[in-house]
Parts: sequence; structure tokens; C-alpha cells
Amino acid sequence: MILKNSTRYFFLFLAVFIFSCENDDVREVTLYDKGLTEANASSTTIKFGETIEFTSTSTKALTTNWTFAGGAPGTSINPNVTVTYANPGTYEAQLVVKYIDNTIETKTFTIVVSGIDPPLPFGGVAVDLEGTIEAENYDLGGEGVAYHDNEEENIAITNGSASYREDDGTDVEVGTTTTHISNTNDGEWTNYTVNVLETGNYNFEFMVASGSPTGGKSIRLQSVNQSTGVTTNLGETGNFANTGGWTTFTSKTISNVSLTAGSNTLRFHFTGGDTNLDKVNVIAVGPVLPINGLGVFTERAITASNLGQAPVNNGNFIITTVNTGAYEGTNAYLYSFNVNSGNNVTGYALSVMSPSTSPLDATPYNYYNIALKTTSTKNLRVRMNTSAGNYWITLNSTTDETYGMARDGAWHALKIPLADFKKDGSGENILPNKDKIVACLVMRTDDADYPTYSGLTGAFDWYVDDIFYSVD
Ligand SMILES: [Ca+2]
Ligand SMILES: [Ca+2]
Ligand SMILES: [Ca+2]
Ligand SMILES: [Ca+2]
Repeated sequence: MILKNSTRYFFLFLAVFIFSCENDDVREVTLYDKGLTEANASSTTIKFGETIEFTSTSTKALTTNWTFAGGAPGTSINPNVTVTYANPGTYEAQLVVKYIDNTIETKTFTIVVSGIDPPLPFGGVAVDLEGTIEAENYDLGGEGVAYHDNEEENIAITNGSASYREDDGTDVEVGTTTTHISNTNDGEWTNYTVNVLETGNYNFEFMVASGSPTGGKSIRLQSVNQSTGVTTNLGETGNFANTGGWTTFTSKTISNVSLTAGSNTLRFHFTGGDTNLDKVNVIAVGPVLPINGLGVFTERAITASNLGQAPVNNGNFIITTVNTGAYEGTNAYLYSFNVNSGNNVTGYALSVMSPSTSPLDATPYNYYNIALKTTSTKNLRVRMNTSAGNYWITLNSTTDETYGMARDGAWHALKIPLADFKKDGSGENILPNKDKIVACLVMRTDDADYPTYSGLTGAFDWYVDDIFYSVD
């Protein structure tokens, strides 16, 4: 019985030994047996904005390399990848598997990305503001929806540029350091659907370049009603001088653009040629600080005030209150030259704003502050009337940079020493009569050039805001 049991154990041992040997044999053979190249995609037909999960289930692979044309990421070595597509279209996704014996197998998918519901931001994700809008990343949706361009082809590519959105008409040029819109024409535009994070005022810093001897043309910033498509003007950069080259970019700022939180569609509307646009930096304007001074026409918190009464047209100005694009707060005045203003005089245009308590006493103050915006190249007198006479400074388009003014369609806050206001423009200064001010702002054309634009409606348009006297 014992012997019998020993014999049984011997055979059992032998069986285990043989089974183990068989196992070793199988393992050696598989070293030379190629694995399987297998992969799947969660879908090959998606709507724009959706993602695809690619999974490699290949066995015994030494390396796996994915390539996703038109997708992000463009490549991956991971077996499992989630891919997004920046544009609708048909793309190839390819898996390349390398085995230990150096053989290579591939598996290819054809991906169709479809279904645009314009307006759609480029890449499917709206840029957050504050932030940077790249000019070349205008919305999807094509001609008449996302952009308007005069010629169907991308002229930049025709002229030798690398391609970027080559099926579109907008003339995007790929430079060595920037990708930008080029070959602009009057009336061309591009839309940008953006996400405004906070309601408030923003400065739009347009990065523009022009190599033309006559410089570049103004770019208009507009908002587009997403339901009706109706546009509203938010400001203009103004024309600009040659920047030193077609890819030498400099900033032109439209200040204090009021935006409401949420999805907004903005438009850059070109008004002429010779204007390259790289990008627009959109910067939130910080809270406006209170002023230590005497406020005349300002919405800021201020120590004292003697409000200017609504300006009265005394000849050839139409004066309106504007509620968009103010320098500060929500209101500004527009003084618009018009020979049909109903109060015609010969030789000049003039409008008077009187203080609510007259005379205004500016004795404690040293500076007259006023924000102005214009593209007019004509001279302007900024004048105060006192019971002892009229005192003014002249803003001359070739010299008024003295006060920080520029005729570029952007707001400029001027701090003018009260001592610069001379009687009749060149006599004694206002100092002894600072307590006798009966008109706190007289806007008046300069005799020198008024006759040369008589009859040209709009040739003398000035925006005015934020008037106050300050100590320093
Ligand atoms: Ca074109
Ligand atoms: Ca064009
Ligand atoms: Ca750019
Ligand atoms: Ca204001």
C-alpha cells in the first residue's frame, strides 16, 4: 500500500515535470510570434467641437506612434489618446506599431468632422477676455458669416506665404515671427466670438504694421448682435504712419470699450489697404480712481464739483451725448462740425459750456484736465471765458503732442497747466482771474484754418470727456 502510494507520487511528479517542460517550449516560440495590430476610434464621424478617443489594443508592441492630421495632439506615443479638431474637414489618423523584430504595421482611420452652426469661434473654444485675440483666428463659417474678403483666394499664399486656413478668402500671411492678416481692403472684416469674463471697460491694443510710405488705415472695432447680425461701432484705431516694415508691429489702442460678460461677437472692420494686423490685446481697465480736484464734466468720485451745464451751440456745432466708448463712465460729448447746425456764423465754429455756479473759482488749482478724441487734423482752441476776458490754448495737429494729444482716433487725457491759458491766446495768463470763470469749456475752431473746411460736415468732430481742475 505504501509502495503503491510512492509509485503514484512518482508518476504525479513526472507529469508535473513534463507539463513544465511543455510550458517552457510554448514561451520560447512566442518570442518570434508577431503581436496583433489592433486599434479603435470611439467614432469616425463627429460634429465639430466633439472629441474622439483613439485606443490601441495592439499586443506585444515595442512602440506605438499615433499621428492625427488636423488634430490636437498632432502625435502621441500613448495607446489611449483623446483628440480634438480645430476645424471641420476630413482627416487621417494613423497608428504605427513597431515590433521587437523591427517589423512595422499600420492602421489608418478616416475622420470626418462636420456640422457648423455659425458663428463658431476658431478651434471651437472662445477666447477669454481679458486676453489676446489673434487676428488670423477669426471665427469659422466662411465668407459672409465669419469674414468678408474681396477676393476668394488667399493672396498671401499666392504671393508665396506658407498656408494657414487656405480655403478661406481672408489673406492670412505666415511670417517668420508672426501670422497675421494682410492685403486688406476697405470694407473687409473678420469676426471673433469671445467670452467676456467680467462686465467692464477694456482697452483694445491693435498690433498693426504698415510698410507703405503713406502708412496704414484705421481699423474699426464693432460688436455684432448674435441674433440679428446688426453691428454697432465701438471705436476706431485711426490711420497710422509707416511702422518701419510690413512685419514691424506697433500698438494702436481703442480705450474704454464697454463689454458685457458672456458670449460676444466682435468684428474688426478694415477701412483700407496697407494694414497688417497680428493680434489685439484686450486689457481690463482698472477701477477709475477718485480725483482730488474740482469736477466739471466727470463721472468719477471727486472732492468738489461745479458741473458744466449742457454745452450750447453758438455756431456750426451739433453737440450730442454719446453712451458708448466714453473715456470714463458711460457718457461723453461729441462736438460735430455741421454748417447746417441751425446757428450758422461765418468764420468759426464755437460752443459754450457754462458752470452750474458762476463764476467758477479755480483759484486752488494748477491744471485743467480734459479727455479728447479725434481724427480731425484741424486746429482747436480750448478756451475758458472769464469776466476779464477770454483765455485759451490752441491744439495744433503738428504741435499738440505737448499735452499728449494725437489725432489718432483714440482717447487722450490732457493735463494742461492753467498758466498756459493766455488772454486771446497770447496775452497774460489766466492766473489773476481764476476766480472769475464764467465758461468752463469753449470749444472753438481756429481762425487760421476754419475757412478751408467750411461746408465739410464731420471734418471737425471732437469727443470730449472727464473735465476737471486739479492741484497736481
Ligand atoms: Ca483674399
Ligand atoms: Ca483681403
Ligand atoms: Ca497673429
Ligand atoms: Ca464720462
